[in-house]
Amino acid sequence: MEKGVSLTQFIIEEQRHIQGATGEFTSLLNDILTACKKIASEVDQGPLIGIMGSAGSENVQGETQKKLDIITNDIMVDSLQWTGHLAGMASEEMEELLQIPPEYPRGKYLILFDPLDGSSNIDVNVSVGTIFSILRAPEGCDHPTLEDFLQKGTEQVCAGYTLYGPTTMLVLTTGNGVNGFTLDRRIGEFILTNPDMTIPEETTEFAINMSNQRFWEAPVQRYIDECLKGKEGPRGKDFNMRWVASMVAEVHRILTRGGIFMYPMDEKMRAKGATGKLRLMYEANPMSYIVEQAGGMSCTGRERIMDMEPTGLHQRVPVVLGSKEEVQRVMDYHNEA
Ligand code: AHM
Ligand code: MG
Repeated sequence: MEKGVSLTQFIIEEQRHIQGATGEFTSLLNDILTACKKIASEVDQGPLIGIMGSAGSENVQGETQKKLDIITNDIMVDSLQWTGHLAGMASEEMEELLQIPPEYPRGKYLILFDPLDGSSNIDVNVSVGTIFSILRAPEGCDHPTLEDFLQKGTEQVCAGYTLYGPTTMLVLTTGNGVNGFTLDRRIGEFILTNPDMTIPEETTEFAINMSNQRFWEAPVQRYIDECLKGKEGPRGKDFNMRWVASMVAEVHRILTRGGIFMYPMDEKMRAKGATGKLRLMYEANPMSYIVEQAGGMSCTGRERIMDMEPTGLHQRVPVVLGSKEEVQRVMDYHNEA
């Protein structure tokens, strides 16, 4: 579709190409847009309305919650639970899955979200984002169970994120490529500005938290070591490094100019009994869907993320995603080891 159309028009036109579409999914996406616009406005006001800093509580993962983690989670829940398009919700910030209150009608979709990813950065005014993943609920399902939510990434109907940066952008896939929209605050609409986003297969830019280097496994050590050796090393070219510590910003950069992002398994996590840093259902699966749809690749180092059989709502996994050639190389190093 041409640049300049609104996201509302874009999804209505997309729906017209789907036989038997009832418009329920289109309506759900519109509800999500509204929620993201509300979040954009809160994040934008920040210290002006006293919503920065810690809330003094911990989430299910034992992480300190920011005030904005709670505010943005409430915005998602309040904007989506009454609309009749969802059968249930799950959030990184809520221990249990959320049933739709009995007074509201049920829809045929499930949503999983991280309302404000990268929120540990919020006080320093670095880009943060909302990540969401939409699944189908089993037919006629009024009270979805945990099992209903634990679907593989390949089952996603839609995945997207909203990036609250210098501009607010929404990036979306419904399995037909990836498109990026920018919020035009003058008219309150997301406008198609980045149609058909694709990740270059090759890159010379990597993103990893280098402070964890001494804990990494051998294949990751080898990969980064070769990058750092640059022109004189086995790769024969110089690499650049970026680490925003905000996955949405990181994935957005990769969609824009290529690159590889890694939050690999390491010894420190293993010692604590952790299985990774990032959450499969709220972060890894939706981002993998977007990255694959943009021609990139996403894996744990050992297997494709979207093929993983989920075992828990808050399950954590290692993540390696981005430009195909580099991600494949990291996967090969793991297999060789
Ligand atoms: P969050 O969901 O609590 O914000 O944590 C996820 C974030 C990612 O956005 C980012 O890639 C990573 O954690 C940063 O980790 P680190 O603090 O080790 O740099
Ligand atoms: Mg997160």
